[in-house]
Amino acid sequence: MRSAITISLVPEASGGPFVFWHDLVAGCAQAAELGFNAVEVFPRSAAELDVTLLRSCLDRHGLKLAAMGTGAGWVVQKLRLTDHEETVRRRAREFIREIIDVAGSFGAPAIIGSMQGRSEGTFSHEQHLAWLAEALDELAPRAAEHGTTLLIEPLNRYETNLIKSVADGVKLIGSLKAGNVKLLCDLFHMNIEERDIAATLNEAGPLVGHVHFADSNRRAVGFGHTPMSPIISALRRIGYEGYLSAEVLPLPDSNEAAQQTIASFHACVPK
Ligand code: LER
Ligand code: MN
Repeated sequence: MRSAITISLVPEASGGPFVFWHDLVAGCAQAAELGFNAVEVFPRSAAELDVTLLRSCLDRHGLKLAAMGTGAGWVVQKLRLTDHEETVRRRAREFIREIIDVAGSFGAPAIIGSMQGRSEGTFSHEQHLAWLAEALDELAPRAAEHGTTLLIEPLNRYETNLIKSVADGVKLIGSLKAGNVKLLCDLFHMNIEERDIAATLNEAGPLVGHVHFADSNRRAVGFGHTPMSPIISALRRIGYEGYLSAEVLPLPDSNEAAQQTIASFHACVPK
């Protein structure tokens, strides 16, 4: 398992669970200095991301891109894959497709979290799930062209009523034609929704494609009360070799959250 840390480039997401903010150059430099293997970037859109700068930052520091978030499509533009308007659903898919292409050029997956939207209004829950499945089946082949996966992230009940649990995610993935959609297991969301985080990871097995490494209160691991050792044992048991990526609140500040994360990572995954 490898370590990663988040960098948000979305001013409108201020207050959100990202460690470094607004500055790719400084975020990558600090990540490298602390010994992280990778960064996870949350761009405002594919078009607004300075890809040349990202490549030069990664190359200079020997960092990898772990994944790229698409949530700004919702936060900034109010796009959702399950919006009732066909034109909004199409623009949501385009927004994600562009991020798949940018992330894919670094060999990294795109994340679908809040862009899944929520089931509401006159259309049935099943219709919302069908829109979501249709979007994943359309987008996943694009990720496959880059040799990457597409990540679907179960979110807790306060953020969605569609894919809330790992079981919801496993069921959705089982209904798809695409074979390269995997789960992003965010330990913060799982702490709210799952009965037993370790047992759930064990059941998801090879479908676990990425992990958001967060404590019970969405602070850096060690600043909350989630017992991490059964979780790490479960990830080892299923042969997970991906990232433990810190998507956590920058508390008490970015630097301390980053330092605490890398210390916890080394305690969990000894060299
Ligand atoms: C995104 O990875 C996530 O976990 C959501 O809660 C959006 O903040
Ligand atoms: Mn997350």
